[in-house]
Amino acid sequence: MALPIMPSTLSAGSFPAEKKTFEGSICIATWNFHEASQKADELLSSGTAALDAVQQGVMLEESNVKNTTVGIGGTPDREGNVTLDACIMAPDGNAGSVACLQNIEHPVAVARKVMEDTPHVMLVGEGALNFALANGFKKQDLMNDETRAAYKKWLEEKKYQPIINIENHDTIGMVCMDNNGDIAGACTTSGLAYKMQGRVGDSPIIGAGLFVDNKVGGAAATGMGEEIIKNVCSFLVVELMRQGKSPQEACKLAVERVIERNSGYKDFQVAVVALNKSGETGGYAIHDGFSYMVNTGGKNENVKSAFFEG
Ligand code: SD4
Repeated sequence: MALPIMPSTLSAGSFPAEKKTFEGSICIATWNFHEASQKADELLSSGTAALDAVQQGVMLEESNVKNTTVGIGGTPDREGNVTLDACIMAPDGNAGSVACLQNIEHPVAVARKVMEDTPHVMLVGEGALNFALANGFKKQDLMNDETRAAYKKWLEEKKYQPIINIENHDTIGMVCMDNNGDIAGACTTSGLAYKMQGRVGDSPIIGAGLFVDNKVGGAAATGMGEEIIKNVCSFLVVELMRQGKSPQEACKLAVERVIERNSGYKDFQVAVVALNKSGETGGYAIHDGFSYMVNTGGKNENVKSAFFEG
């Protein structure tokens, strides 16, 4: 069924961005997705806009069959369905997102279409799939022999126990600043392993898994999505930077807020990364084990994050 595609009547328009103070371009991303952030960095260095660089960067990870928490090869839900969450945010404040999308390799590309070709921000489930198919995306099986075998094994016990830092936490959240000083971000994941059917995490939720304000900077989150949503973590980080905090201070304060509001924090991980308009970066996590990529002008670094633990 062909769907009516409406022009974007609610586009956010463009904000006058604060003056660029950083020379060149820079990319940060959650975890150690070297190839994805290297790709984004190369694109940025050759003059590509932040919005395209961030999309192309995370798409590399969506296609990585070895990554069991993003795109193709992602771990399914309890019923054996791989359901993907993704979002993208542009320097002009516009955003697009898809949640619980099945059988499409590149949810972030669908999210971008939602942003650019519809008056909406978020499409979910069947609606998101129909929209993707109407826009030329091809349906495909996202599971492979390894994820099928792992699922079969999981079915033996059906234990739902999110594990800190291991299989459940490898979402890629990326924020890029291009040569013009414009900032964009994207986030994409298959969500928590063996989650309940229909469960949506923080990654496609603007303000939770990702937030960008071109005047200030951008932030992305990974870890237990429920806690990230409840504390609107990425928005919080950007707001703290707006108030004058450095990215590092802002990330620490946002994670401390999560800890303050849930005494059970020892049992879950939440981590955030941030980049400001001056090209300063930061990252902070509840627990040890989190790292993030900082790539600028061909220099690629996986930074071990500071953490609380407590
Ligand atoms: C979620 N935040 O769906 C994601 C999980 C994650 O690496 O970060 N996985 O809750």
